[in-house]
Amino acid sequence: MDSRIVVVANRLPVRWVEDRWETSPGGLVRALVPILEERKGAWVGWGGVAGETIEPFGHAGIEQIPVPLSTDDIDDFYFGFCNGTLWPLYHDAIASPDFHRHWWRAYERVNRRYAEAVAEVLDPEGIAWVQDYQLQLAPGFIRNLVPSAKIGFYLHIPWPPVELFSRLPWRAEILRGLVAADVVAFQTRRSAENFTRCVRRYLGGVPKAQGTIDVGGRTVRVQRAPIGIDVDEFRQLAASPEIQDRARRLREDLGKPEKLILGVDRLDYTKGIDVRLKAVDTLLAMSADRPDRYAFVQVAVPTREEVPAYKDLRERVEGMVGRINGEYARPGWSPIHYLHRSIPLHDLVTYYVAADIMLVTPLRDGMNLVAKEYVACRPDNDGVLILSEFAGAAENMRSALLVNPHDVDQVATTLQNAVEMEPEEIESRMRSLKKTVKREDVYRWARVCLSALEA
Ligand code: ADQ
Repeated sequence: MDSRIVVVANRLPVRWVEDRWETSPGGLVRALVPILEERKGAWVGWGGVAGETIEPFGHAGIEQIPVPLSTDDIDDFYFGFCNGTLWPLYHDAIASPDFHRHWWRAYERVNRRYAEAVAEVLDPEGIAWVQDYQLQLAPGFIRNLVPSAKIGFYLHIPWPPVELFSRLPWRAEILRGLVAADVVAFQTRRSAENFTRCVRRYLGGVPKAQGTIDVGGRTVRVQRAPIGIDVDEFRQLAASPEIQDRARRLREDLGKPEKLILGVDRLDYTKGIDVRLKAVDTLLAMSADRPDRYAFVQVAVPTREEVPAYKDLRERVEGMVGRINGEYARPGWSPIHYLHRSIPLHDLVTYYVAADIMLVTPLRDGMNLVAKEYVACRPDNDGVLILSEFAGAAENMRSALLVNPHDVDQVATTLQNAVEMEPEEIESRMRSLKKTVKREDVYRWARVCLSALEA
C-alpha cells in the first residue's frame, strides 16, 4: 500500500469563513487535495489566528493539523525572519535583509514546533513534504524525530546566488536543515544550481551525476520542478459567455481603450510595480497626441503591511499613480485604474480576458503564476505577454516578450512594440506559450515532485 503523505506548509489549506472551514482557493491546494484524500493524508500548518489553539479536524478528506502561533511568533518568525530576512535576501536583496538573533531563535523554535506536529502523524516509512522558505529547518528536525521517513522540500521562491546567501549568519544551519531531506526541489534550474553551489561551499557536499549531491554521508537529490496552474479551470472560466460578456462591459466602462494593459500582483517590492508605472508613463508621453488610446489597470493585493518596506512601497506606488493620472487625466478619463484589494477569481479572470497586454515585470520571482493564468485565459490566442527575464516563468516561456525590468526604456519600447504587433505574430507567440503552460500544469508539478520522493 502507498504510504501516507503529510504536507507541511506555513498555512493550512483551509480558512475560517464566518462559521466554518472552507478550502482555500489556489491551484496548489487543488492539485494536492485529491492526492492527499486518496492516501489518507494530513496537512500540518497554521490555522490563521494568532494565539489560538485548534484541535486537529478533518476537512475535504484530509486530516488538518493546526500548529499554534502566538503574536510573538507572528512578529519574530513570520514578519521578522521569514519576511524581513529571508524574503529580501532570496530575492536578490532588492530590499535590505535585516539580521536579528531573536528573529532567528523564533525561526528555530517555530520550525521545531511544525516538525513535532508532523512526527505525531507520520508513519515510520511515511512521506513528509515540506513547503517553502518558512520551514527550511523542518526537514532536519523531522529527520531526527522520524529517521526512516522520506522527506521532500520544495522552495517556491528563488534560491539566491552563493554570494548573496553567504551574508546569512545562519547559512550553515539552514543548509543542514535542508539536506536532511531526500529531495530538495526548486522552480528553476538556476535555483537548483545556486543551491548545489552553496551546499558544496558551506557543507563540503560533492555534486554527482543526475542531479544528486553527497553530503554528510547521505545522497540528496536536487530537483527542478516548475510549478504551474490548473489550466482547465482558467480556460473554462475564460471561455464562458458570462465572463466574455463581463469583459466586454469592463472595456466599455474603461472608455473602450484601443489597448487595455493589465498588471496583477501582490503589492510586493519584488514585483516591479513601480517599474511598470514608469514604463506606462513613458508610453503615455510617447503618445502625447492620443494618450486615451490606452488604459492601464493595476490590481494590487494588500500583503505584509506590517513590514516597513511594504508600507513604503504602497506610498511610492500610490504617489506615482496620482502623479501620472494628475498629468494625463481629463474629465471622464484617466489612464491608470488602481485597485488595492484582492478580487474574486471571476473578476480576476474577467480582467485577464479583457486585457490586450499583460505586463509582468518582477525584479525577481520564483515562478510567477499570473503570467501563466493570463495565457490560460486567452481562448482566441490573442493577447501579448510582456515578461521579466528575472521571473522563474521566463526559463520556459520564451515566446513572451522578455524584458529587463531594470531598464525602463526597454520596457516602454517593448510596450510600444506590443501595441503595434501584427495579429499573426501575436497568435503564434500565444499558441506556443499555451503549449508550455499546459504541459507544465500544477498536476504535473505534484506528480513530478511526489514520484521523485517515492523513487
Ligand atoms: P506569489 O509571490 O504570491 O507566489 P504568484 O506566483 O504570481 O506570486 O501568485 C500569485 C497568486 O495570487 C496568483 O494565483 C494570482 O491569481 C493571485 N492574485 C494576484 N493578485 C490578485 C488579486 N488582486 N486578487 C486576487 N488574486 C490575486 C509565490 C512565489 C511565486 C510562485 C508562487 C507559487 O513568490 O514566484 O510562482 O509562490 O509557487
